[in-house]
Amino acid sequence: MTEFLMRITFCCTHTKAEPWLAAFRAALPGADISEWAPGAPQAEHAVVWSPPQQFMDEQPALKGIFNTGAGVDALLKLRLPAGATVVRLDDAGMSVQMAEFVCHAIIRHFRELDGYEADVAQGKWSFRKPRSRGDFPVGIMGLGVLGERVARAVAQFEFPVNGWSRSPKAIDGVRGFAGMDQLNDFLVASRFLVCLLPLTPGTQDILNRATLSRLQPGGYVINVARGAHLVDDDLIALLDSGHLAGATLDVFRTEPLPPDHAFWRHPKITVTPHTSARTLREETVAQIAAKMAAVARGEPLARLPGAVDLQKGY
Ligand code: NDP
Ligand code: OXD
Repeated sequence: MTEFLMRITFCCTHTKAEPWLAAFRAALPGADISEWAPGAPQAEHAVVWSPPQQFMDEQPALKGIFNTGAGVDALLKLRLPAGATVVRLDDAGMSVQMAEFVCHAIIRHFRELDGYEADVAQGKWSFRKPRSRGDFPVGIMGLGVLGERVARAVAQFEFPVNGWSRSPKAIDGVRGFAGMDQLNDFLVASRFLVCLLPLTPGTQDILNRATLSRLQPGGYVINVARGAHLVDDDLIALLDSGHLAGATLDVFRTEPLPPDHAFWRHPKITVTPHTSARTLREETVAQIAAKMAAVARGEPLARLPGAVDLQKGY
């Protein structure tokens, strides 16, 4: 068994620390890992989710900051220790969850399953005219770890799939669009729109009246990335005008979604509580521990899969 002489501090809000600490101790015998509290000793690495600014201020010696999620938007709002590398989760069991969630939302709308459910509840044996999947092209915004897996899964159901990313991609069965120059072409070619972008200054509010209006009539929006990608009132206006047929929203500007928010009661909106792809403890600990072990063997932190480019913000 390899012994690692490293000190790790754990600061994940809304998480019971003990099972995580036990899993890390088992994965990295000899490492000194404990839950952070104000005044805790300096550590080399941190395992975090939504830590307070005080945590960063009191840990100036951190080299690696390992996020227990894929999105680092909240973390990058903090002042980080100079020279620390942020490493986000690189799949760790999330992409399959995201693929099943998005496919479910697409199929539920395409096959009119809500309509059947309502009919059945009234004892009605009803049929709807079969729809052609060629009329329901799916646009995926973001073709990273999660977006690519989702795009491939949707293509398996023989929907036409468009993908939009910052840099051009070649993915079998996916028509690629890249950069702001091709955003309009991507949108007009799509009826379903799935957002799997990181939240950065360049992507905030990207789902707005102008962009959503470009979707094909009867468009359907699935936001599984971050609430601040979407301009809430613009979505509601386009649903109410009939241009958009519906939306599945998993993420919100304020979470939990406030009780008086219009999304809860809108008949064309399905709300889920930020649950499309959950952090899985076993996979997450295995991935982070393996990365810490690689660093202990001399691998540069900045070369780890999931190392965040602070300039790009993801
Ligand atoms: P990645 O970093 O692997 O992928 C990001 C993708 O977005 C890349 O294809 C990137 O393009 C593209 N992108 C970034 N900025 C732009 C831009 N300005 N214009 C066009 N494309 C852009 O991230 P993941 O796939 O791992 O995760 C995506 C997001 O999903 C996370 O940031 C998080 O917010 C969200 N998420 C939500 C969860 C939930 O439960 N709801 C769970 C997990 C994640 P390029 O490839 O060219 O760099
Ligand atoms: C994540 C999330 O970014 O769960 O991992 O939203």
